[in-house]
Parts: sequence; C-alpha cells; structure tokens
Amino acid sequence: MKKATFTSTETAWCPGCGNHAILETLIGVLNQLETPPHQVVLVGGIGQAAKLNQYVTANGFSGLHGRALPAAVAIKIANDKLTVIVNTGDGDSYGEGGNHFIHNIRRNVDITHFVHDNQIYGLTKGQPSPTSDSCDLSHKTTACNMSAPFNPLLIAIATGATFVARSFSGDKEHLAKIMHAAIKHQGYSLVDILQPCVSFNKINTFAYYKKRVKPLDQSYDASNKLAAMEKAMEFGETIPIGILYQEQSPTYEEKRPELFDTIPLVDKQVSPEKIKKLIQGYI
Ligand SMILES: Cc1ncc(C[n+]2csc(CCOP(=O)(O)OP(=O)(O)O)c2C)c(N)n1
Ligand code: SF4
Repeated sequence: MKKATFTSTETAWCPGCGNHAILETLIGVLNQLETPPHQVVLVGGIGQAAKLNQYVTANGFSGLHGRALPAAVAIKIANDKLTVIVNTGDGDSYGEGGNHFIHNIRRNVDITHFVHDNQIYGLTKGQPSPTSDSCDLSHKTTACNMSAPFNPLLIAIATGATFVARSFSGDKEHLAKIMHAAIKHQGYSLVDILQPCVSFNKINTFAYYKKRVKPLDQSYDASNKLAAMEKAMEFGETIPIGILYQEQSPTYEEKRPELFDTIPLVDKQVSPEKIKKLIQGYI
C-alpha cells in the first residue's frame, strides 16, 4: 500500500510571514513519523496561526477563539489512538484561552501545543497580545503592552508542564527537532514558537530574533526545574531556544486506565438503559 503523505494547500498568509516556515516544517515532521494523516487531528482556535490546520491534509477542528485546548483534550480522551496537535496564536492560547492554558497543563493529557507567538493579535491587525513587549517611551508601534508581559514558559514550568520548549520559525532545522520531540513526548507538550508577523509587528522581526536567539548548550540539563525557570526568564538580548524542561510524569490517560484499557472511548458500546438511568439522576 502506498504510504499516505501530508501535503499543503495554498495559504492566505502574507508573503514573508513566519507561519509559512511553521507549516512547511510541521508537514516535514509529520511525513517522517509513522502516523498516517487519518490518525492525526490538528486543532486551533481563531486567528492567523489557527488557519494552519486548514492547510494540511489531516483531520482538523477549528474551535472558538481561546477554546482550542478543551477541544483537543476532548478529542484525545475520546480516541487516545489519535495524534492531537494544537496550532494556534499567542492571543488565542495565553489571552482568550489563558485559563484553559493553565488547567490543561495540570491534566497532562498527551497532546502537543504549538503556539505561533508573534507577540500581537495578527488576524485583527496588530493589537498587543499578552506576550507583547512592555511599552516604554521609545515605542511608536502598536506591538507594545501597557500591562506587564506574560511569560508563558515560566508559567508552564511552574504549573507542572512536563515538556516546555521554545523555537524560532527562522530556524527550520531547530524547529523540526523540537516539533519531533514534542510530538513524541508522552503528556502535554508546549512549544512557544517565535513567529515574526511581517505586517504588523515592527519590533519583533526576523532580524531582531536572529540577533538574539541562542540554542541551549549540549550540557544543559532539561530535568532541572529551577534551572529551567531561570532560563525561561532570559528574554532580552539573549533568548534561549530548545527544550527548557522535560520530565516523565503520569499522563491523564495513565491515571484513568478504565477509560482507555481496551478500545478507544469512541468505539465503546453505549447502553441506552445506562444513559437513561444517568439522565434520570439529573431530573
Ligand atoms: C471571543 C473573541 N474575541 C475576539 C475575537 C476577534 N479575534 C479574531 S482573531 C483575533 C486575534 C488572534 O490573535 P492570535 O491568537 O494571537 O493569533 P494570530 O492571528 O496572531 O496568529 C481576535 C481578537 C473573536 N473572534 N472572538
Ligand atoms: S498579518 Fe502577520 S501573522 Fe497574519 S499572515 Fe500577515 S504576517 Fe502573518
């Protein structure tokens, strides 16, 4: 049988947008893995980043703005045989979906979360997002935040995430390695991907990141939580990229074996009698 492949369709993104490299890299990584397209589900909320899921030949689900993670978790719990990957923006993940971001980490369901972090709301034309730089007197563009910026990696590590990484869409080789490791990780994995928006963010450009990103040394120990928190706080003249933190901890699926021990929940027979009894309990 011919091996199924992941392909892409024409996109509606601006030429030069950092999303193109993320799309190409993800397709390359998916093609390397053994999983066929019908067993992959790409989930998103709303925004430029979330459009990625519509450009790949795999299953897709577009949720409401900020609601990608609950949908992804539900899909994985219903069918744990699927590879579930979320592609969505920093506004979607950390703004509208901020509460889901924190509580999803605590569940440790085996899903992968790629945040295309352009530090603005791209689709709605450049408003500051939770990760935008703080405003100071020199700022003349919209990509600055009157509130203190949010540090997603520090929050993820502190909340108990078992895989926390950062990559850059201007370095496809690095991105591919991190994406591959994140998909393979058992449990929730977060990759914050620096993704320049060439149309609306004139601060965090490709040149800005190229000057600052620095891959973690070979000697870096990703199992040291305190060191990872310190690394997560480095975001200025140097921005570390790589797997900042990784640990093996029981997944939601391992903690609820009765749901997953034989066949996926979605294939289990439902007894109408049991459902009737359940409903009656609420009346
Ligand atoms: C509840 C809700 N609030 C606001 C909007 C309008 N809206 C649509 S896309 C978007 C910005 C998306 O930004 P982000 O998630 O950072 O993704 P990007 O477009 O930058 O990739 C906003 C505010 C909406 N659709 N729903
Ligand atoms: S507006 Fe920005 S994020 Fe949206 S497609 Fe254009 S460059 Fe990319």
